[in-house]
Amino acid sequence: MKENMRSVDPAAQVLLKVAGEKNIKTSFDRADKLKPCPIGHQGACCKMCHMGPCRLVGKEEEAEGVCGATLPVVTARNFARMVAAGTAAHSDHARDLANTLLAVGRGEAKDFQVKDVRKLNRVAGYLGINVEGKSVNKVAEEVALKFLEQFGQQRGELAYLGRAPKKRQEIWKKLGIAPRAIDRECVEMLHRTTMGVDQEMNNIMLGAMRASLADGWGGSMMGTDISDILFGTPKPVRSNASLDVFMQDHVNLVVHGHEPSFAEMLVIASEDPEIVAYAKSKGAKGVKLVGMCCTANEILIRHGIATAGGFLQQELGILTGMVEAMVVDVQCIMPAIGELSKQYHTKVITTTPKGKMKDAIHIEYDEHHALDLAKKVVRLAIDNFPNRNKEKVTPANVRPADMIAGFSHEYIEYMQGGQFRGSFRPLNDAIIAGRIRGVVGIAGCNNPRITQDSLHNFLSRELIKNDVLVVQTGCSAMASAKAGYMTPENALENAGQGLREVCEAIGIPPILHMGSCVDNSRILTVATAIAEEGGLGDDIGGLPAVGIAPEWMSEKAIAIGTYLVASGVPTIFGAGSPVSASKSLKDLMENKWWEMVNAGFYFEEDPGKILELTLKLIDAAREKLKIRKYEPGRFGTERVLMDMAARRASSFATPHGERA
Ligand code: NFS
Repeated sequence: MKENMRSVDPAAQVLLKVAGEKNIKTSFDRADKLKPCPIGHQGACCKMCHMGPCRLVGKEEEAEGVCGATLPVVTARNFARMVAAGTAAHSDHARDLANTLLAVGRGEAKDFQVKDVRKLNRVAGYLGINVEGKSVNKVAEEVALKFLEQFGQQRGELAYLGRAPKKRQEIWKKLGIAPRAIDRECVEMLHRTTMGVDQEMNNIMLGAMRASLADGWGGSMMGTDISDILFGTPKPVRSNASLDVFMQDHVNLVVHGHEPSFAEMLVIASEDPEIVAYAKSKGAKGVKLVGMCCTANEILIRHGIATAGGFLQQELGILTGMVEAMVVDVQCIMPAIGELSKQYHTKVITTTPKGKMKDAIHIEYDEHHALDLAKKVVRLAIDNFPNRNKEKVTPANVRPADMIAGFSHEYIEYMQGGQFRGSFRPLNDAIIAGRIRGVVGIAGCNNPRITQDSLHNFLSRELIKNDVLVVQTGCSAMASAKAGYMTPENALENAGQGLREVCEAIGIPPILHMGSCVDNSRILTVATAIAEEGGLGDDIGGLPAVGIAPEWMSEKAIAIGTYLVASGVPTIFGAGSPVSASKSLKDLMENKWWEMVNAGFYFEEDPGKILELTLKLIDAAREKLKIRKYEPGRFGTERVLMDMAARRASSFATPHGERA
């Protein structure tokens, strides 16, 4: 397949061409060679026991497995297991962070400290912890213990559910889907979907929603909050994004995966004067730390560290011949990079006992000696610099796009009125007046079965043209970053008039980078704040807001989509449907869920139809809210609290990425 059919990213196209010339196989080639199993692809393969696997083909009314399991049951069980796995992934990430916070609180992890005390106290408040008269570390310890309890508590419900609008909490109670404990919901979902337990599609899917809420309002939200407490709550930073962020005269160290703790230490280690001197002693000018996948997003939004891209860029990064080491932890790490690294000088370093890889060096991360370990890893990369083979160096030579990232909930609130009168009023007013038609969160992965970034970019472009404010996370955010969409100038050039005026008034891009995939929890809290601000109903359900994951591939994306819907945000996934085998399940998710949670879950492959459906859902919500009908260029009145000059004066900080 031609490179431009594989990716719209010009730098990726260059490296894909290099791969082709050298006959090096990438995920794109493997995807061409390996056709998805048509039965498994649509959710109709049951392998819960050893009487099968049973491939349920034929009419929905007739198809059944050896045990008599029907298509709706099999498809729902498969879907629910994906939700449980995605929830487990995000939440296990949060568990590690909670343990780090505990170690910090107890003074056992000397390289870390609480960076955002204000956020720590805010979080303590959500958890019902009194902070009066307690030291920062004491509060951190209590918060960490309370968080750890959330995984295995035997009674009650997750504490963070209380952060949702009251009306939403009532819906969850009424349906019996308020999650009790994170581990419990994952375990119960596995139990219920094992052979011979839950035999009723609707009930299985209620369980799936419950497990997903343990992700969105549990693991993911905790992951976001602990990262903010320990590493700082993001505010806008300048940086850049491309496969061409690697530097020929530097040691290039890629940090790839999802957990931010070790990456934070690598940021410090790579800038340490002793380390820089060591790099110079080996003939390099310094160490260029570069992020990949969601770890990239974590250190991008806090330090402006440049990103080489998302999931589909990991092999291509190695193909530049300039990566001395790639440090990986958990999730979205292709097993293929181990074998590929052998054809280059790149060392792949695994860092967690949960994720080892053939052909990799294992250096186990331990928060008690974090910085020493980080220095060890950076030195290993430096030692590998002289091994770089000049003949294999193939830079993409595509200028990295500039970007601004780091729009946390707290910053979005702040930019609408400053430290003391921050609110969501201006945003709500702009929506009510019709300047902003609605808000869409585009999230999720890349998938080699879809031209890389094509749908992310198409949708973000078209949505801002239609006055829709776009917020992005994960690999989706990287697609926009690489395309140069994440700058305020983009608002001037490409956004509709209403959105453009709002962006100019506040001084923001029309597409906001909100962080990694666990940071989709920020979308939940922002949606809650909008609902509670007034004028747009009193629940997340019913807001003119939609979630989209157009190029998804991961179980984590399915968990995210499900918790968005269970929280009241209608959600559309591209890239094929894992539930298309069952008409009844499709009907449940697209239609009946509206009656239950005031949102539906859609799978739609056609990009034009995704756009059409998104705008239709937004306009329908506007109509129901009885707010001004959206008409391009015609608005009601609203007030704007901060003008452009004031916003510019506050400027964007920490230009790490500009070192490139
Ligand atoms: Ni999200 Fe981040 Fe990317 Fe998909 Fe993987 S990196 S956690 S799962 S592929 S968006």
